[in-house]
Amino acid sequence: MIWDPIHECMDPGQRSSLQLRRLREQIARLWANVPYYRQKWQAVGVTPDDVQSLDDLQRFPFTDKSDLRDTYPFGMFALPLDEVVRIHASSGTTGKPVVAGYSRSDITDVWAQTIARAIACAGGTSDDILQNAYGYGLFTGGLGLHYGGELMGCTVIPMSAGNTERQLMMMRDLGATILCCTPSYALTLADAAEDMGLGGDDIPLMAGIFGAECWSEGARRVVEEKLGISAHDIYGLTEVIGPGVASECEVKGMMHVFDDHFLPEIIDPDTGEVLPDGETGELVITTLTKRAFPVIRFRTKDISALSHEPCPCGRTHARIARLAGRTDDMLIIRGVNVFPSQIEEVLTSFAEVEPQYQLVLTRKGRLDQLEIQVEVSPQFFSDTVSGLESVEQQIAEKIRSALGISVTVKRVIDLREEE
Ligand code: DLL
Repeated sequence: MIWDPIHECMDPGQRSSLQLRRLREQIARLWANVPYYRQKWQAVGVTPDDVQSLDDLQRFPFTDKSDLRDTYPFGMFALPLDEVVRIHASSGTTGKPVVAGYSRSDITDVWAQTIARAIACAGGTSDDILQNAYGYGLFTGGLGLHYGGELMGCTVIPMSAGNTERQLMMMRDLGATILCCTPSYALTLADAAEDMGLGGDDIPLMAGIFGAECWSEGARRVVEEKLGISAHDIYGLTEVIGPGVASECEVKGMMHVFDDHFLPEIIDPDTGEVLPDGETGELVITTLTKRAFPVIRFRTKDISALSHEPCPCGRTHARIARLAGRTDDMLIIRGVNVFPSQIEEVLTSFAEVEPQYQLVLTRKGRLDQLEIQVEVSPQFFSDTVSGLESVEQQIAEKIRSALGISVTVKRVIDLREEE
């Protein structure tokens, strides 16, 4: 089923006209309502009147995380707070989160709609029982999938992440047919189901909607086999809206970008030059319809490529290639974005350890494991082993409460010898 055939299967020429109209309106709204954008554009001599074609967007400067940091928390909102009905947030580069605001129409007319499209891409209908194991809270995964699932008419089980045995019990007892979670958690659930002796006859799952982190075709094969499902990729980011910017239909390998709402470009990350279809570069997105917190040419730092080739499914949206990584050093650990700078911030609050550190990211079973190797400061060399062990635990605890991930902390004599 295609959720919104009028917009998803639109003639490409008609869609371009719609995009241009929406782009002009968006730029005019931001010019009028967000002084930060207006000043940025005035500085390079562009005004809303300069948008005569979609290509004219290239005359406008990029937006990136540093703009969000400079205007934290609400400086890039285009609506007053009394029209903002929801806030979400994700990690920023400096310890301050990226704060995203949503108007009522952003949630009902844009976000829930694009999520419903994504669920339909994975074969979902109103008959489905959707177990949502993305985290609920400031993270966009939980509530994002939730509202889209309800809009479609699915029976949504708001499980949130974690508690694997209980997830499997609910899945079996309530007969979940669609699972939404990070791909690494899907693999964990698949392994646990195997350990508990639960097979396809016990769990009626048909499809999975997995995203928020990079995953491989190999992971897809394993999870599809073990859970007996069709696994679909879903992409998105807090700055743009959350999940539902793009998603994978039954023709797997690329994701449809819902480009009547989110206009994609691929650029050379070094020069900023816009690249043609098929070339790999950094994905840049402009939100055409979002009202509370729109972004113009936001640099996602995600590496992909664009295609406008027709897709056999009938949708005419542009497609992006499966994400190939990021241009920066952000790590995604079990779906949580972690910048080395955040870890550094915690480490530097402990006098017992040196500010140099090494992050060792591995996979244990299906899950990312992060080990932080630290050197003990010389003045603490003579401390007891148990005293130093408790420092390791305190660091791990502080990282858990600041970043929401569990890590192990290991003391090493000299980091250079560990390489
Ligand atoms: O991860 C939104 C989301 C929730 C997407 C649930 C899909 C499902 P952030 O926490 O802001 O938002 O992280 C955004 O995660 O820039 C990518 O680097 C990465 N990412 C998201 N989806 C995918 C994916 C959510 N399908 C950052 N494949 C993005 C690879 C992904 N990386």
